[in-house]
Amino acid sequence: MRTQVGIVGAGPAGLLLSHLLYRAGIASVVVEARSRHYVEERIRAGVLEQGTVDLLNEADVGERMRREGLVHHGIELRFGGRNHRIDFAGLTGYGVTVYGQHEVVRDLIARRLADGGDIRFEASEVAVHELESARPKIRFRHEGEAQELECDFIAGCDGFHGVCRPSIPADRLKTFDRIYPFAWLGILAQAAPSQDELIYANHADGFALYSMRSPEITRLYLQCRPDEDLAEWSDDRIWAALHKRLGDRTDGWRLNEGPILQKSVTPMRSFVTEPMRFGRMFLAGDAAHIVPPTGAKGMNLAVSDVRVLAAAFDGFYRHGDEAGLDGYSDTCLARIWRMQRFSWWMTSMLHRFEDKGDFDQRVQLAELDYVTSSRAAAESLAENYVGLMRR
Ligand code: RFL
Ligand code: PHB
Repeated sequence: MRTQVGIVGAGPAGLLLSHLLYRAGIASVVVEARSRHYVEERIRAGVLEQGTVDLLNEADVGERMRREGLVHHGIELRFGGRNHRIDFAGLTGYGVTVYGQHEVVRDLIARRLADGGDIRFEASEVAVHELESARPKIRFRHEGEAQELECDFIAGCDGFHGVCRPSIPADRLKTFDRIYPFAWLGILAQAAPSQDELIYANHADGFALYSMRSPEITRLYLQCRPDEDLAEWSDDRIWAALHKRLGDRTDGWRLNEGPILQKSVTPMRSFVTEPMRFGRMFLAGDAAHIVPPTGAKGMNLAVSDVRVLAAAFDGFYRHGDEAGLDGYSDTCLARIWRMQRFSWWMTSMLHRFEDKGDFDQRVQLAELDYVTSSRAAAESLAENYVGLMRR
């Protein structure tokens, strides 16, 4: 088999890249390890920056998002018994859209298949070869047969645990890594959201986040240990911790409960690979970088990488211009490091660090006090959260 761009991974990065390339008249094949059902049901990110929303609309895959997405104009910060709203719209003129990553994935898969796109789900033994040659290859097994896909370029969109990044010789990459001493226990509950906007809570017992997926489904997170055993968290224990940390009764507010549909533990880390290219293979999204989810940036970064990469391929195929491909890594890394800083900062401000002492805890509260009392500080949080830094 032959294609122009071979894409490993059918997450938001791989699927959106395939769609943008199709619109530019560039052929691609997507090779995905999991089933279509699995990737469409995988509950992950939920917050889209305006730039992500704009790109999905411009690429004509935003119809259901416009109908079902929930536009939010701010978030609440809760700490020390106080509740403070950060007014994104008032501070920046922009908001964010709450629309599940799996919904974005569903929309993109439906569209690729309707447009005749080639997505090989349930591929096994996926490997990339001859990356520094003019004809890099993806080898895999699909429906029992060994396949070789010869490409002009490969896009490594296979997430943090994929095969593309580890196929690059270690001495050709520099990685930057921080592992946090905690994780998030996340639940999806069949409960109507208790209020419109997200709540980020800093509590002595640990961080908690209130979010949602739809008018019927609430998404909630609790800071926990990285090795937390879910078996120790009964539904009752989870709800009790959420009520306590999210501070029922602040302004008469109370968290709605409902049947828990899903529980998971997500470790927290910051990670960057430089450069995001090796020969004719380009890394995009979580394959190249991970942020802790506190800033809601992971999927948005994947989307912005792919926007830059699709434009670079367009320049190459339309005009034979390699400047976009040569500049891809540096262009993306500038934004990635700004968002790494923001995600690290939000994480540091909102979580309980067991290894830190009283001084650090007071500094953390002072930081929250500053963010909620200074317009300049609030504006800084707001412009990073809505993603204005892209412009
Ligand atoms: P993905 O989504 O991980 O997709 C990679 C795909 O590659 C496949 N794959 C392979 N395919 C073939 N061969 C192999 N050897 C393969 N190995 C893997 C995988 O099956 C998968 O389908 O990466 P992508 O596309 O770069 O997208 C990145 C986002 O998924 C990620 O950054 C976000 O989910 C992060 N994130 C959030 N981001 C936001 O922008 N806003 C949020 O509110 C937000 N909240 C979150 C999050 C991530 C979370 N978790 C679970 C990590 C909340 C959580 C809890
Ligand atoms: C989510 O709804 O899953 C979500 C929202 C905000 C975050 C992280 C996750 O910062």
